[in-house]
Amino acid sequence: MPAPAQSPPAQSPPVALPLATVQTEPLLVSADLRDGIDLSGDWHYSIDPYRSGIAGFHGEAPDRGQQRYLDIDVRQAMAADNRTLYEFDMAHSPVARLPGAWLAATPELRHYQGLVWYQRTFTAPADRKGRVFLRFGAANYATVVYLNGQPLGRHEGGFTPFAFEATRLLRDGENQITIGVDSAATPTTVPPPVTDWENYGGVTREIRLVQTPATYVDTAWVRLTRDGKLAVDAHLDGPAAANAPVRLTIADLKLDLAGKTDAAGNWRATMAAPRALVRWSPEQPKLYDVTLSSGEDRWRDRIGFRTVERRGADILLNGKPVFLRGISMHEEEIGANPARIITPANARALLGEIKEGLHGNYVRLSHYPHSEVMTRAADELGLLVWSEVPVYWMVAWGNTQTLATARNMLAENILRDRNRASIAIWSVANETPVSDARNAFLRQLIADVRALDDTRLVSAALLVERDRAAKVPTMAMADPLAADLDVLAINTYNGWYTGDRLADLPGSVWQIPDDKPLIFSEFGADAKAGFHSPEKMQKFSEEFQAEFYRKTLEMADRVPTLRGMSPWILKDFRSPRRQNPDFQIGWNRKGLISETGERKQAFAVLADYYARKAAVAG
Ligand code: GCB
Repeated sequence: MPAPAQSPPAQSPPVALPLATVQTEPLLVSADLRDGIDLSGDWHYSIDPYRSGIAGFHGEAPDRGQQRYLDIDVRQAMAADNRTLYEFDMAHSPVARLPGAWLAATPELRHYQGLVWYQRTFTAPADRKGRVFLRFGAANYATVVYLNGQPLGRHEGGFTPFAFEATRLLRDGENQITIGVDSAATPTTVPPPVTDWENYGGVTREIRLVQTPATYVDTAWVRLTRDGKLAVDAHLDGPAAANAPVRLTIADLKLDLAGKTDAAGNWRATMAAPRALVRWSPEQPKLYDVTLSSGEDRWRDRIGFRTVERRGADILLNGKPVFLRGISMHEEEIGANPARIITPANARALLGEIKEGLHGNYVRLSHYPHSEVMTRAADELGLLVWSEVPVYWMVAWGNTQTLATARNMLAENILRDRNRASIAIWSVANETPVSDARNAFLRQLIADVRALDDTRLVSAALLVERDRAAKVPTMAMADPLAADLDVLAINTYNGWYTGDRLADLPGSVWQIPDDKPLIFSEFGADAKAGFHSPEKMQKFSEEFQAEFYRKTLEMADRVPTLRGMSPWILKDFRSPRRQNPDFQIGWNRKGLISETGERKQAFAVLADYYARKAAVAG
């Protein structure tokens, strides 16, 4: 059993699996809709800053007295024999609620980056027939899991789901699960240590025991192809997967398609889309109940059907040009003390601020895959989505293991969410400086996206070069990656991080290839809700932020190929790099809404702008 990621990087264990092997892990696509036992609730936890449960103090196998995953009663063992020593006792350790970042358990853990162990017991389902998987929505960052003292598996990556088969190790009656989650980022992790958000360590999404028949539908992808056909790709796993009868049904469309898997358990079929099909769009987010059955298994999902394409500088949704009226979002719920616990209700509340409040039709889920609760809510509410992986700022471009980790993460994200109609764009990186190694790294990710999903567009938030000699702000796209992407995206902070006068922004010059759609994937300015400076227009005032938006939007109107925007950002979010004691105290204040839900002046500026755009679009 390899250990979770450790720092320094020289000690990093062998980690993520290359893309090809993602397919050999259970993927359990749409497992959130399968029956199972929810393991949310109280778990005992114990910090392990020196990772003593992973390795001894000379790097040897860990001392038994430190191995948190042991299936023993520590108190009884020590009372029974006074030669016995355990320096932990999970069953009597403090309790944290999972899912949720560990900083919610006690304020002492806010800045703890390292290994934390969690443990609980549960009763196995009485009627165990088929297979049982332990499935995690996400745990940040590297995770090891033990069932009844035996290793079950390990996973790297803080934002994508993973599952381990537990059929063999599960016993009748009471079972013990131990999880080690290590939040430490190293120069070779994705993301690396330096970001602009709080690194919420812990098991941040649901943990469930999922039951399936012996042969079950592990992946299924049901979609509308660009040429308007309905297509299905599925993979069965189990002893009866080969040459098995399969059947796709969409009752609402009276669609019933039967077929057979091949020798490898795969089924691929296409058919003309039923005439009655109502296409999904932000205006009419129609979803259908889709079922794929084979033998005893019934895989289900709720799926919308639409096409997304690029034509010249246009983005086409269902064949018609669309302007993306969006905003960026981190995965933080409303509240003064976020612990990254996204429930369906708060996902709807946050996306509702965009849809109803801002008159938006689009959200950038930055800077990593958000909870599937969020992407399902986007499907239901009708918001197009930009989904991205945390290949952020400075990644170890030349490190093959880092590339494998990023590819794995990207594949897990795409395989999880290919059935979500809302997702229009997969993004592979954010603000990464050009170099040969970086270009090669990102080109591999772009190729992976195209191999896994030919129904969406590929983008990345790029940096532009500023012409220092020019009198007006002049920016040029010098990134060779622009040629590889479907949609160009730029983050622009002129007037906030630069000395530009806001009045000069509308006259900015953008030298950008004109044959592709451009999105302003970010622009923004900090404002502390309630801080006003109407005359001086001081930075951090609501007035400054509102004026920054007005001028930047004026500038945006003059960029001919601009097809959308996702200003930075919906809500204030915690970031340890933001320590101005008057205004920030650990919060990035570029939200249009404060952490406690107050809308700042700039909110109305953007909402009015989008209302006008929406009216023009009709
Ligand atoms: C950026 C980053 C984003 C930061 C933002 C800021 O360009 O992409 O992660 O939070 O700027 O506030 O500076």
